[in-house]
Amino acid sequence: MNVEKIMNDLAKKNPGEVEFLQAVREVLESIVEVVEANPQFEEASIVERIVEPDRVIMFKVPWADDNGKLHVNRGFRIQFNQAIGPYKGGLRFHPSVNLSILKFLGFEQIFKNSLTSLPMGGAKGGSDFDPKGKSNTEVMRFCQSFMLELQRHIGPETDVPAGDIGVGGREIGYLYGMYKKLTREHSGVLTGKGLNWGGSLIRPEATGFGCVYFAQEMLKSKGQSLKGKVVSISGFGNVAWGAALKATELGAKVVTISGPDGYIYDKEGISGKKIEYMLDLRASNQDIVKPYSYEFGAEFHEGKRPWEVKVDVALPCATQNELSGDDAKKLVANGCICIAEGANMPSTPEAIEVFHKSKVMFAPGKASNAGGVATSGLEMSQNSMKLNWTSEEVDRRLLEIMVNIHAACVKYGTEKDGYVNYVKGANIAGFMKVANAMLDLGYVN
Ligand code: NDP
Ligand code: 2IT
Repeated sequence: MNVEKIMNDLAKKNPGEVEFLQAVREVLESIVEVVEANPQFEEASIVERIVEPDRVIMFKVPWADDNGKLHVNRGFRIQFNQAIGPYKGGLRFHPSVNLSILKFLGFEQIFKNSLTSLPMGGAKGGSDFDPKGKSNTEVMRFCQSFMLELQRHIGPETDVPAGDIGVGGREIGYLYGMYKKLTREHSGVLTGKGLNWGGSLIRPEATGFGCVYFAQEMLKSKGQSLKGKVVSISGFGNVAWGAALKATELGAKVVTISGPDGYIYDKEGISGKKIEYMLDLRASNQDIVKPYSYEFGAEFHEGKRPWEVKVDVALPCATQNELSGDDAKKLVANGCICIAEGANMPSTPEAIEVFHKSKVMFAPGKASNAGGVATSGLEMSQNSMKLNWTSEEVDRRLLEIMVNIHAACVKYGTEKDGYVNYVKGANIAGFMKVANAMLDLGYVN
């Protein structure tokens, strides 16, 4: 398998799609040996087929603000691969959203969803709509207009969207309300729903909880635990909140959170009502963490990222490419032994290289943040059965799924010297299932 040739062809076909090409390269470099050991994959051009989305849907989203002024945003849904189940993946509302970012996220989702062991294909969508500073009614009108078009392309057995950056419980409510109005159906077409209208317990916490469960498994493999460990977290959104909650519950001390304005260093630990305060910060739609320093008297480091703080464990939970090679060097120099990604692709390729060379434990998002989509899968199961599991039941299944993903990474990623390359392990384990399904199903996509 000639990775450079495939990457050159892809770069020509998708000019300027930097994030998408970054995500594809990482996967291809990991799977070379299994593709070469399985000539049937090359004969069926599985790799060339898996890097091409089944379908890219791009549409106009017109909406009126509270003053009656009309705005036009761009909406997307990338239906990447449905070999193992209906398309599944979140919706992101953020001004930085473009085709490259959603294609990278949709591509990652194929392998992540495969790792969960649940029947879900890969997809992603969203809009360049900026929720910052928008009123509730503006967000509602935008969501309704977005769904007016999206509803043609989704369905409980076709494509099941969920939340991501800028899309939480409120937005899922407005989207689902419009879907129901248009289709006259109460189906599980979205996940992350509210508890009163088909949602699952633990889904809001699931990505952060899953990430901490994964970190716990990594530490356990070295005879250690989270108890007494100092942890840095980036972001202050849904994933960061869940991760802070679970890490604290398991006896760790979380000392940082961050926003686009800088990071908070709270040496006393971010616990109890301070974690709940993160929800107020997000709900304010202001997108800054600085107010935490007034509220609780902690240090605020303007314009900086939290990776300069001395910690044992780091959980990047904000966004892509937020941890550079230099940041990785600082973490390693300060004695950090375990990095588990809560966000999607937060570490740059240079950072990953530093982690691997230093032989510290590093888990890529597609493995360590899979708890969110896995619990979405559990929400779909409950919707199909028309019953609700208890939070203990959902949490137990989530933990089991994360333990199994960790085991799959160890199985496929252990190198000769015993070091576990979780990137390689996750990519191979995720790829094998999808590739074999594509072989079984014929050359349909
Ligand atoms: P939220 O919207 O709740 O929070 C996102 C956080 O990242 C905010 O702090 C946000 O601040 C910050 N952020 C977003 N974009 C940028 C940017 N371009 N530069 C700097 N900071 C940024 O989203 P989530 O917590 O849901 O998502 C966080 C990460 O986790 C994302 O990578 C997402 O893809 C991933 N993820 C989410 C899952 C879920 O279930 N929600 C599941 C698996 C992964 P601001 O908005 O001000 O920029
Ligand atoms: O990146 C992700 O896995 C998510 N945003 C969650 C997707 C989902 O369908 O729950």
